[in-house]
This record gives sequence, C-alpha cells and structure tokens, in this order.
Amino acid sequence: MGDTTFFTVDELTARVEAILAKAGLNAVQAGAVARVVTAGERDGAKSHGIYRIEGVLRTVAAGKVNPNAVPELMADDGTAIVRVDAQQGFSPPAFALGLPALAERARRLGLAALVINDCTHFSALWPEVEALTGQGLAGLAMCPSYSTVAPAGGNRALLGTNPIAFGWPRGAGDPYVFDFATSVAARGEIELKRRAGERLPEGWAVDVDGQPTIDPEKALGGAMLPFGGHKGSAIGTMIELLAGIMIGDLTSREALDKLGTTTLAPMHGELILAFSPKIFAGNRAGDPFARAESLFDAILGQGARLPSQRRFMARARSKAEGIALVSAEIALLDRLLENGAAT
Ligand code: NDP
Ligand code: PYC
Repeated sequence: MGDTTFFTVDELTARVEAILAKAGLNAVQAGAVARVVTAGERDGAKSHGIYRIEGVLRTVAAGKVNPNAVPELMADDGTAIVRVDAQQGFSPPAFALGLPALAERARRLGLAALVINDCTHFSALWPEVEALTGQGLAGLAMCPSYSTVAPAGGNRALLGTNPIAFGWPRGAGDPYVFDFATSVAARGEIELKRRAGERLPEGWAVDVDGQPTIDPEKALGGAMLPFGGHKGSAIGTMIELLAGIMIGDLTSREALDKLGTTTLAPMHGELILAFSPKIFAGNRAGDPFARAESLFDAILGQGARLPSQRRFMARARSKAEGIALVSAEIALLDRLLENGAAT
C-alpha cells in the first residue's frame, strides 16, 4: 500500500518517546509509556496504540499526572504482597519496577501479588501478564477505570470499563493470554468508531436518558453496558472491590469524581497476581503445563482460536515487515511532536 510506512519497534519507540519527552515526561515515564504504546501498534491493538498519546499529553498538560514521577518499591513486609507507589506517574514504569520482586515471590511462595497505588492508567493489561508468562508464571491483572459503564439493570454510568487479563506460560511458544474490558467493548473502541464515522453494534450503550443508542457520540455522553449482562457487571464490580477498595485506592466513580472528565487518563490502582503452576500442582499427578497443552489442543481441535492469536500473528507480521502506519498516523505523530496535544 502506497499510503503505508513501516517502522521497526525501536524506531517507533524512539519516535513516541521523543513526543513524550518534549511534553515533559522524565526518562523513566517516557521510556515505559513509549514501549507499551509501541507494543499496542506492533500487535495491531489500535485502541491502546498511538491513538492514546494525545490523551497522555492532555493529562500531562492538565497537571493530572506527575511527569517527573519515579515509582517507589515499598519495603518488604514479609507478606506475599509487593507494593509499588507510582508517585502519581503512569502505571507502566511502576509495573516494571515491581515485576522482579513479584516474580521472585511467586516462584518462592507459589502465589504473590503486586499492588500498584496512585498510578495514572491508560494502557492494556496484556503487557503485564505476558511479562509473567515470560518467567514461567501464570498471571492475572485487573484495574478500575473511571465510571462510564452502567451496572446490569441500571442506566447510569457507575462502574469502569475495568479490564481483566490472564496469562498462562507455554514454554517457548506464545503464551495463552486474554485481555478485555468488562464492558461490551473498550471505550477506546467507541472513540475510534466515532472518529471513523461508524455506528455501534446494538447493545453496546445507552444515551444520557438511559435509552439504547448506536450513536458513538451519544454513547460517550451516556453509559456503556457490561459484557454478558449480569455476569460482566459482577466481574466489573469484583474489580472495583479487589483493585480499588481492597488495595486502598480509588473506585472508578471516585476516580472520575477526582478527575472531573473522561477526556483525561484516570488515576487509581492496579492489582496483579502471579501464580507458580508447578508449586500449586505440588505432588499431584500430571504436569500442569502438559495438561494445559492438551486443553489448548482440544480447543483448537474444534476449529476455535485461542485469545491473543490474532495479536501474536500481528506481532509476527510486524517483526517480519515492520510496524505499518498510514500517512494520517504519521501526520499525527509529527503534529504531536511539533505542537503537543490539541487542548
Ligand atoms: P476485545 O473485546 O477486542 O477482546 C479482547 C480479547 O479477546 C483479546 O484477548 C482477543 O484476542 C480475544 N478475542 C477476541 N475475539 C476472539 C475470538 N473470536 N476467539 C478467541 N479470542 C478472541 O477487547 P476489549 O475491547 O474489551 O479490550 C481491548 C483492550 O482495552 C484490552 O487490552 C484492555 O486491557 C484494554 N482496556 C484498558 C482499560 C484501562 O482502563 N486501562 C479499560 C478497558 C480496556 P486477540 O487480541 O488476538 O483478538
Ligand atoms: O478503552 O475503556 C478504555 C480505557 C479506559 C481507560 C483506558 N482505556
């Protein structure tokens, strides 16, 4: 395609990092944020790729995130819980800081948790669980967001889009990973449809009066719906409890009250659990990794695909050909470097 330019991961990371550094982020923040944004583009996960940079810059310009934050690892309190204070910076550098201690404790104890407090959060969660599977561990990550989702049976925004991600290691192969919002779709998907002038599928959202809508503008002004009715609603509520209230951090409603807008990235906490399948299996019969492979084979044997398969294929394509950006996306990067975010 004549409209497309290809970048290596290093080239795109450097380009994004330059935009973030010019906007005032220190090296710790700019580097970690640039890596997750670039990973989103590399994996064809557009709703959390370069489209997110503008929101990051707006949040910095509004003074709602600390661009100079250096996250702090709290002293070991003898429990299975590793704590990182993000110092009101973005979540990716806080996770990077906590990961070694989380993995070490999970390998030693079988189960460990990483609590990140006071982080500004805009990213996908698969980077977290994939980092754990890369160390032979299973992982579960979750966080609130800001209230944009009505509980099942309700009609006003209360819960967040509250993502949850799980990863299981598969040796040298790609891990089993799923990562999704507990709303019907991520809010980023609705924003991308608005920009593209597309309508929403039925059942995604209600307008400000609580009436069903397929208009992205009205959906953004109203409330999104949980996936799977009462089931998604309950999982979204669990995330508010575990990754908000239990870790002494903000719920989605509190995060929105504090921020006052959905146009900036919210500040709250994140919870990541790490499991050692070997320790959990103990002396029980059967190797857990081999048994997992037979489960995956049975799923694939029915013609189904595993979650993240599309993403891993996009990653392989990006590795072989480079990360493809169209001219409008390159113009966006140029504009953000030149002028920062439109206010
Ligand atoms: P999707 O509904 O697109 O679902 C994503 C997951 O389901 C992926 O693991 C995907 O794999 C898998 N999947 C999709 N279709 C199939 C299929 N047919 N068979 C098997 N697996 C399938 O995601 P969402 O829109 O809900 O969320 C997108 C992203 O937004 C997530 O990464 C999430 O973390 C992020 N998010 C972040 C928030 C935050 O506050 N930080 C809030 C909400 C969402 P594949 O990728 O291979 O298609
Ligand atoms: O896509 O729903 C979303 C989202 C909210 C905050 C970050 N991503």
